[in-house]
Amino acid sequence: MKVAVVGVTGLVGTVMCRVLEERELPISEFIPVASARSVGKTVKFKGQEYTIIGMEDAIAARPDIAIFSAGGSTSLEYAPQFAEVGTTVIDNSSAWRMDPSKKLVVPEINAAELQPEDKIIANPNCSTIQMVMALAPLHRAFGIKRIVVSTYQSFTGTGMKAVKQYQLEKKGYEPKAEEMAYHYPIFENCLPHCDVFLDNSYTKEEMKLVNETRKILNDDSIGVTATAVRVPVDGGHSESVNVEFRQPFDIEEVYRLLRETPGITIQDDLGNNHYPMPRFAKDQDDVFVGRIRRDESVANGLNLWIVADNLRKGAATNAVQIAEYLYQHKAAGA
Ligand code: A2P
Ligand code: 11C
Repeated sequence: MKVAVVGVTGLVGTVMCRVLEERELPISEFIPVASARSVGKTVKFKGQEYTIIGMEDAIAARPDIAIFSAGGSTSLEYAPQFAEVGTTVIDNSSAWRMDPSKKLVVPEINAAELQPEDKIIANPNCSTIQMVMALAPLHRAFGIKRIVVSTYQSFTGTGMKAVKQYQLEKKGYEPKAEEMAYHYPIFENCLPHCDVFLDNSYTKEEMKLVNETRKILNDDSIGVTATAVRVPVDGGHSESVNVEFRQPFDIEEVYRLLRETPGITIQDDLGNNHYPMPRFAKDQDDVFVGRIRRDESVANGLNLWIVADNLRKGAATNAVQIAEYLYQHKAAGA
């Protein structure tokens, strides 16, 4: 397969390359793509140096698959141009996720919806992916009525500029206005502000958790309310998730369902202080679930603590798994 990584110099793009190196997708040609600023520079892939090219040259190369992580406006402008020449685009931005004509895919949950004619496929938001990974099997078994989620999101979710802001602040420097990814310091701080504010007083990130969850679980009746918080943490996003089910459940059945779900690791041994933490989720592909307990304040309520590396399963790994599914099902490049 000819595989292009668009946004190859970015935080997610860099992890995309590592994940592609680790996994089994047969790559006959690797095409690194970034903005005009980076054209001519080199990146290493599987021990070889590759020269970064720009968008027009990448379209002319007609890759089988282009995995995009270069921002929403780049995706809106260029994904259709790649699709036009026959490339299947797997897009990590929010640009196409809620477009009714585009599939929003977490392979463990809904890859079977994919057809060869899907030329632009949306990769969900990181905080949504890790939540639905744990909730999908429980929804199938007990029917989710309502979700209340609070997130604790790593600054790596904002990209390279945020990482640099954090590093400068940690060293004791005060970043210049143009070096700030956030309105406030992120070091030793928490910002109840991920992505932009919308007219309904929620942030765009919070509404992604509402709308993308319903689309992936294919159930618009699920109530979701979210508060998304940026924290000075590297390694992953954490989520406190409170769920109300339509049907009664047995807590042992919850453990069994999660244990049997590919991509989920349960870390829940209170006697040994064993629970998920972002520090230990870093560089892992799985979603970690712990603090599993009944919500005793409501009928059929459950609390979960869900942690995953937002750059891995939350972005790069999920996108590469979609590419693998397309390859295995001869839906692209085979
Ligand atoms: P570049 O490094 O050349 O600016 P991050 O979110 O970590 O900041 O990364 C964003 C990624 O998207 C980078 O690889 C960046 O490339 C790339 N990018 C931004 N704008 C464009 C564009 N118009 N065309 C192609 N790549 C782009
Ligand atoms: C964050 N979820 O951590 C974001 C990063 O819609 O793809 C990815 C933004 C998106 O802030």
